[in-house]
This record gives sequence, structure tokens and C-alpha cells, in this order.
Amino acid sequence: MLLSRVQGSLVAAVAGDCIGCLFECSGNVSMEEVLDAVQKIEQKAAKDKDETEGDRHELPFTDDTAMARSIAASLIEYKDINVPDIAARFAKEFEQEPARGYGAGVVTVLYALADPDLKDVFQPARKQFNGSGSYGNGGGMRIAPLGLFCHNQSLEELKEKTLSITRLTHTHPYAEVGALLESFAVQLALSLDNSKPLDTNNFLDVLLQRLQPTEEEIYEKHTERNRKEKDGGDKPEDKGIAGLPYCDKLELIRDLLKRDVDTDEVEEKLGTDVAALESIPTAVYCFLKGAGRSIPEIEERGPVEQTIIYAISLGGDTDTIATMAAAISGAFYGLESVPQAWQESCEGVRDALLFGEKFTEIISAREVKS
Ligand code: R7I
Ligand code: MG
Ligand code: MG
Ligand code: MG
Repeated sequence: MLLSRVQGSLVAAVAGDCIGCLFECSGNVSMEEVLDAVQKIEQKAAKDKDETEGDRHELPFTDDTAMARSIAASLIEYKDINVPDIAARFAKEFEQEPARGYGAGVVTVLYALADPDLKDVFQPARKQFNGSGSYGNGGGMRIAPLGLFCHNQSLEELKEKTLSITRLTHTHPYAEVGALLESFAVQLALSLDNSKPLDTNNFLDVLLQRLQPTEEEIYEKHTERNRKEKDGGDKPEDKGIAGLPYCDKLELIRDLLKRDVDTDEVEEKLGTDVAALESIPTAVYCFLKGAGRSIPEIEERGPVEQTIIYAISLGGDTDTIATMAAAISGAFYGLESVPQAWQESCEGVRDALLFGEKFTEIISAREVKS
């Protein structure tokens, strides 16, 4: 049961990335185009059944999965977070396969993290974008394994660990809150009873309850830090952050779910680009939308499939929105909800299944002990 849901999350995330990247940054995407691509993948998987493994051509994963795998492997090795080890894995992975589609800014950090003389692993990230830190979605795109790993652990623990891992590359408050939204959503999805249909309103209520104080705290600390730096003469004045834009977006999601909205409205109101604030709430929406199983063109498909196909049909940062949405969905619906043909077609699924087994062993052993 737990095994299926942990594996489901990790495997669905890989599928979201591998299928989603076929459309990343390709402008306006239509549902028909996505369905066409998915059907081709399914037909090819059926034909490949007769091929020996080496002759199959899998859809490659991108940086989203590459970084998530580094986090998962490190958590398994140390049975807890080890931030310098995760930093070293990020750097090594990038060094070995730099062409996985990394963000344009983050590569500077990854080069810096490879330096054996680097004393403070958080320093390169802080220097990004003239010291304001990246607000890209790279913190959120890779954090799902931590949300699973922290099953039945306190929110405080999940929060601290999410922030530590995120800050290796992303220190802008929007990037931090976005990563927290994703890790909280994955942990919550895994904890809910999935023998009944998902109560989407309740999911949003609990998520908001957990995110709101955290979002407030992150911005307060950010403003305070900026004030000190300004007083010290290091930095120009920062305008600070007004309101709680992530919580506002979660409220907006509640409203969008009640209505029959077209993808243009979703794109306009929630966003689909590489900024954390313009993509991570969107991923939560895609999860809930798929859970409702009411998307006309794909009604006959399961919720995880609907979530991934719908996320990609929004266009923009398709691999990342699909991977984040799928990680939440897979944690609720389990491995059986990811079509076999998709699993066979995506690079990295076999490893994701193994990571899921190890995670489940670690979580279960922890629960016996306590
Ligand atoms: O966030 P990050 O790891 O990128 C992840 C994305 C995903 O879509 C992946 O699939 C991959 O394609 O990349 O990488 P960053 O370079 O930190 O941020 C991504 C982009 O956001 C940057 O290249 C900038 O274009 C933009 N960005 C900013 N622009 C101006 N000012 C991020 N922060 C800033 C900023 O402060
Ligand atoms: Mg469209
Ligand atoms: Mg990518
Ligand atoms: Mg992307």
C-alpha cells in the first residue's frame, strides 16, 4: 500500500518529465497534440514488447528528474538529509550530463558547487541574479522525494529540510515558498485515505492551513535580512514582498475548480512559466483537476494520466509542471495508476521503482522503532 504510493509518486514524476519535455517551451500547445504524442508513445510501447531491452528507445528525462534522483539517492544512503552530499551529487550529475536542459542561471551554481575548496555550499546560490537569488521553479521541480521521505514526520521537519535543499540553488523567497508548497502537497497526498475519492476542497484547506504561516514567516525573515544588509551598506533597499501570493493562488484554484475554465484562463491566472510562483500552484491545480476526472477529451483515462496530459496541454514549462503535478497525484493514487506503457517508455522508471522500495523500507523501519 505505502510502497505503491511512494513508487507511484516517483514513477509518475518521471513520466511527467519525460513526456512533458516533448513540449517544453514549444509555445501554444493543444490537447490534441498532447494526446497524439501520448498515443504514439503507447503504440510504440506495444511494438517494443517484442524488442530486447537494449533495442528500445526510451524518452529521456531532463534536469527535473536528474536532480530529484540525486536527492532520492542521498536520502537513501544517509537515511536523512545530508546537504553537502546532495550538493556534491547535483554538481557531479551536471558534470557528467550537462545537456539535460538545466535552467540558464543554475548552471553557474552547479559549476561552483563542483569546486572542492568551496567552504559554504549555500554561497553560490545566494549570489544569483545580483544577490536576489533565483526565483525559478528548480527548487520545487525536484523536491517531491523529500515529501515522501518525510512521511509521518512533522511539518517543521519537512519545512527545514525542504529549505536546506532548495537553498543549494535557489534563495529567492518565491522559490523557497514554491518548493515548500510542492513538498507539503506531496506529503499531504501520501497521508490521505485514498480508498475514498479525493475531497479537493479539504485538500486545499489543509494545504492552506500549513502554507500560510510558513509563507508569512519566509517573507518576514527575508525583509528583516534585507534591512540588515541595507543598514550594513551591502545592498540597495529591497521593496519587500506584499501579501501572500501563494496563498492567494490556492484560493484562486478553489474558484477555478468550481467552474468550467479554458486553458487560456488557467495560463493567464495561474501561469505556466519557469518562475516558481507561475508554475508550482499551477501544478497543484493540475493534480486537483485530474482528480476530478472531468476533462472532456480524456474522461476515460485515470486521474494520474489526466493530470499529466492536462498539465502538458497548458503549454509553457510543460516538463516541470507535469512532473510536479504527477508527483502529488502518484502519491495519492499509487503505481497502478501510471500506465504500464508509460512506465516502459520513460528513462529512469526502473531506478524510481528501486528508490521507492528503499524509501518504503526506511519509512517502515522508522515507524517500528518509534
Ligand atoms: O530554476 P531553475 O533550476 O530552472 C528550472 C527550469 C525547469 O523548467 C527545468 O525543466 C529547466 O528547463 O529549467 O534554473 P534558474 O536558472 O535558477 O531559473 C530559471 C530561469 O528563471 C532563469 O534562467 C531566468 O530566466 C529566470 N529567473 C530570473 N530572471 C530574472 N531575475 C530566475 N530568477 C530570476 C531573477 O531573479
Ligand atoms: Mg493551449
Ligand atoms: Mg527540465
Ligand atoms: Mg521545465
